[in-house]
Amino acid sequence: MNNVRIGMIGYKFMGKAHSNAYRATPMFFPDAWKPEMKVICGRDAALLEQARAQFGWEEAVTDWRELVQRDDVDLIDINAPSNVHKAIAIAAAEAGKHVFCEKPLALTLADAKEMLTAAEQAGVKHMIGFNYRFAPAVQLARKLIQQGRLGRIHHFRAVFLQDWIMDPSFPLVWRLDKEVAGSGSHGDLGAHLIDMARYLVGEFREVVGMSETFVKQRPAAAAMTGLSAKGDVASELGEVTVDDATLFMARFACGALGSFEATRFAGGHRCTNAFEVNGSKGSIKFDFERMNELQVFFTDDAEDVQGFRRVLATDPAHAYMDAWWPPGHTIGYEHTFTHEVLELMKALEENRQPSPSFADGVKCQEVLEAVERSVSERRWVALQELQD
Ligand code: SOE
Repeated sequence: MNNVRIGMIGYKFMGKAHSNAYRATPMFFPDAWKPEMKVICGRDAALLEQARAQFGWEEAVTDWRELVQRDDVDLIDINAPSNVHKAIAIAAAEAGKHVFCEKPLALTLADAKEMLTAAEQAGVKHMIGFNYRFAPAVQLARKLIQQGRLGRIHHFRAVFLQDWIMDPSFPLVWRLDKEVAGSGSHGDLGAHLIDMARYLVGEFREVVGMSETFVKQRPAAAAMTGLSAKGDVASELGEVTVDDATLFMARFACGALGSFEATRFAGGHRCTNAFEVNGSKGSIKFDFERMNELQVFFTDDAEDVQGFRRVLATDPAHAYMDAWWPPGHTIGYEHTFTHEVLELMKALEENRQPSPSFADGVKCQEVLEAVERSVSERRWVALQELQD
């Protein structure tokens, strides 16, 4: 199989990001297996047809159940809202399709585990969309940690700060409904931080957290509106059932301490996904809003020039960069998805599980749920409690 025939469910923000990645991968990574943009799927036939034509899919269908059964599709890409991930992923796996699913994997840990089991039992490949792993500067961060160049890790400090729902008249979109999204900032933004922490520092041992919903009622939304929805102050108010902000502290299995903050109420921050790692031999800092850069500090630098310095991760020495532009010509958000698709294609070619897989989705969900338990019971929660 050199061409991987994709059936994609969802056509909004993530649908566009994934489509762009499917188009870019063969152009910039021509030696990799090629994603074939076969069928796009969504409920609103008119909007779907627009997306099909704009993104360049061969065909559009409105019934995902029919899509997962098709013989001319090898892989199902799920980027519809979180409440439908489970049913689609399980049906796709049972139909023998590989599955690529956006984060968070599911609404609950139990559901995430069912999805992993279904994929394992069907013997298909599975991947979860933690795209920030694939920024070259993040790859460099991981390499430095894995090579021991930061020494023993003491701290992981991470924030994901946004501000798109600060206005109380912003409507009750699906991301603010627990039944559809599972949680608010926690599962949407915190999930990325948790995955990054696991990727860089390793497994969590225990967590303690707090959460708040600052605006508890909002005007109803027109169906399925996204991040740029506008509020209609005249429409009826409904309950916000998710967190606006969740903060937590953690202890890692390696002995490091972590702090995490995910919020949609950090005015002035549009997408500040940032972390810092401090080790015995050095520190690194990353901020997605300057995603081509990694700040590095090494304790063995000469005393008179000690301090953070900025490494521009755009050289051929940096992951993926030799496929793009000459050194110094930066890349953006969409490239993280292209690299993610490249990794998916490579895993299929090499007949191994992609990374991150549903197993990573389950591990992330364990931490999400441990924090939720900690918030509701106002105590430290050991990850072991959820694994028993
Ligand atoms: C909205 O909060 C959002 O688009 C998330 O859903 C994404 O996962 C994150 O990458 C950026 O912000």
